[in-house]
Amino acid sequence: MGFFSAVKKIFGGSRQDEVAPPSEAVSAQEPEAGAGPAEPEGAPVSPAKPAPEAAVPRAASVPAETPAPAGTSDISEEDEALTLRLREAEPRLSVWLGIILEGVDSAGDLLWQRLAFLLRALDAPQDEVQNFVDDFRAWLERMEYRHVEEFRSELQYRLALALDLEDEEDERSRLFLKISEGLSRTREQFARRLDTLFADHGELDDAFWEELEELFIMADLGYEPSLELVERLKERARREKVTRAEQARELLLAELEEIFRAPRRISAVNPPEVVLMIGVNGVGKTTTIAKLAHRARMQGKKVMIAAADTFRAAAIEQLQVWAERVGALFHARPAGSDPASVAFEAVDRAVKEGVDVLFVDTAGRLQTKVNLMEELTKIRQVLSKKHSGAPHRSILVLDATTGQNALSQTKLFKEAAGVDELILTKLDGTAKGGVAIAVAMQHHLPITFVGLGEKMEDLRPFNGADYARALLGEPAAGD
Ligand SMILES: Nc1nc2c(ncn2[C@@H]2O[C@H](COP(=O)(O)OP(=O)(O)OP(=O)(O)O)[C@@H](O)[C@H]2O)c(=O)[nH]1
Ligand SMILES: [Mg+2]
Repeated sequence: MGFFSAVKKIFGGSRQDEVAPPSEAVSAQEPEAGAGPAEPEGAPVSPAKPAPEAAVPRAASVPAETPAPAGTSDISEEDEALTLRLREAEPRLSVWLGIILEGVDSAGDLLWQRLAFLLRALDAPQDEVQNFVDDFRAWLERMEYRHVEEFRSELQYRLALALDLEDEEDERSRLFLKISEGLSRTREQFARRLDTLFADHGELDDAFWEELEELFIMADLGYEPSLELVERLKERARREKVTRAEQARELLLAELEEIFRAPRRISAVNPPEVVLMIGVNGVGKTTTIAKLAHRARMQGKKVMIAAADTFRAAAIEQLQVWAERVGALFHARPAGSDPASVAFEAVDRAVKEGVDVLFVDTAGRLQTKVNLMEELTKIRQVLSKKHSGAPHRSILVLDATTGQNALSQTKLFKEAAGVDELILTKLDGTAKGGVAIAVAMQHHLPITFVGLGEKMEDLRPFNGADYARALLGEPAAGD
C-alpha cells in the first residue's frame, strides 16, 4: 500500500507544515525523465519542456490504457495550466476535485485522464493510479452512472478513503452538514427551546432542571434517560461550580461529548476479522454491510460477505448483488438452509482464501418457530468454534426513526446475543436524533457509524462531539 502512505505523507506534511499544494511536494522527488514503465507507446508524453518553476512533475504524462482525448497536442499546455491551478488552490481534496472536474460532464476519457493526473500529482505510483482509475471505471459501469452529479460524492469519498483523509477538516464539515440537515427538525424543536431556556432563566434552580428534562423528553430521549441526563448535568454543575443558566449550554455539550466518548477497542489480530450484523427486520443490516464492505474494499482489504439470512431467496439475491457491486467474495446456500452452517462454511472459506474481513448478514425476523435470539446464539457459537475470537465485532443496527424502540431493541440484543457496537441508520430521515444520546448513555456502547442516506458513501464514522454540536445547533468544532 505504498501509494496510500506516500500520498498520506504529502497531504499530512502539506497540511500541518506550510500548506504546500501537491505538485510542489512532488517536485522535490521528481523521478528521472521517462519514468513509468507502463507508458503506452506513442502516447503523447508531454513534459518535454519543463513547466515554469519546475511545476509540472510526472503528473503531466498520460496513464497507460487511458486514452487521451481529442486534440492531444494541447495536453502539455493543459496539464501545465492544471498543475498551476492545483498549486495555487487551497489544499483541500474537494477543491482539487473541483478543479480537475472542470469541463468534465460525464464518465469518459477526459475524466480518466484528469483523475490519473491528480493521483500522479500526488506521487502515486503508475500501477496504483491505474488500479484506482480502473476500479472506479468498472464501478461506474456496474452502477450505470454516467454524469458527474451522480458520482461526484462517491469519487471524493473514494479518494478520501484511499488517501486516508477522512478526518480532515473538509471531510468533517461535510459530515457535520449532513448530520445537521438530518437533524434539522429535531434542532428546530430542541435547539431553539434550549436557547430560550438558557437565555431566559437566571439561576440553575429546580424550575430550570424540570424544564430541561421536559425538553429532553420531547427530543425523544425517553423518560428515564432524560432523568439520568439531568442528574448527570446537576452533578457536573456542582463539580464545576456552575450556577447560571447561560453557562448550561457548555455543561450540556461537555456532558454529551463524554457520553459519546467510546472506549478504544483493540482490533482483531487474527484475520479474517469476523463481523456479525444483527438487528430487527428492516433496520438496514444488509445495506449497512454493503456500505461497510465498500469502505473495507476502498481501504484495500479482501472482503467476503456471507448470507446467513437464509429465509428469503430475495434477501440472498439482494446481498449477492451488493457483493458484486462492491467487489467482495460472496458465500451463500439456497434459501431455507441452516444459517449457522452458512456462517460456519463462510469462515472456513474466508480462512482458506486469505480474506481480511468477513461480514455475516443475519435475518431480522424468523418465520419459523426458531427464536431469533437462539438462532443468533447458535451462529455465534459456531463462529467462535471455527475461528478464535469470532465474531470479533457484533454490530447492532438500529433505525433512528423508530425512536424509543431502539432502546428496548438494544437491551434485548445485548442480553441475548451480545453487542459490541452500534450503527444508527436513517438519521437522514428523522427528527428523533435524541435517541442516540439515550442509547449511548444507557448502554455504554460505542456508536461507530451513522447512516445518512441510501448511497454507499452515506455511511459515515460517528463523531460524538460533532453530533452533540449539531444537535444543539452549534457550529462544528473548528468553524
Ligand atoms: N434513508 C435511509 N435509508 C436507509 C439507510 N440505511 C438503510 N436504508 C434503507 O432501509 C431499507 C431496509 O434496508 P435493509 O438493509 O434491507 O434492512 P435489513 O435490516 O437488512 O432488513 P431485513 O433483511 O428485512 O431484516 C432499504 O430500503 C435501505 O435502502 C439510511 O441510512 N438512510
Ligand atoms: Mg437484510
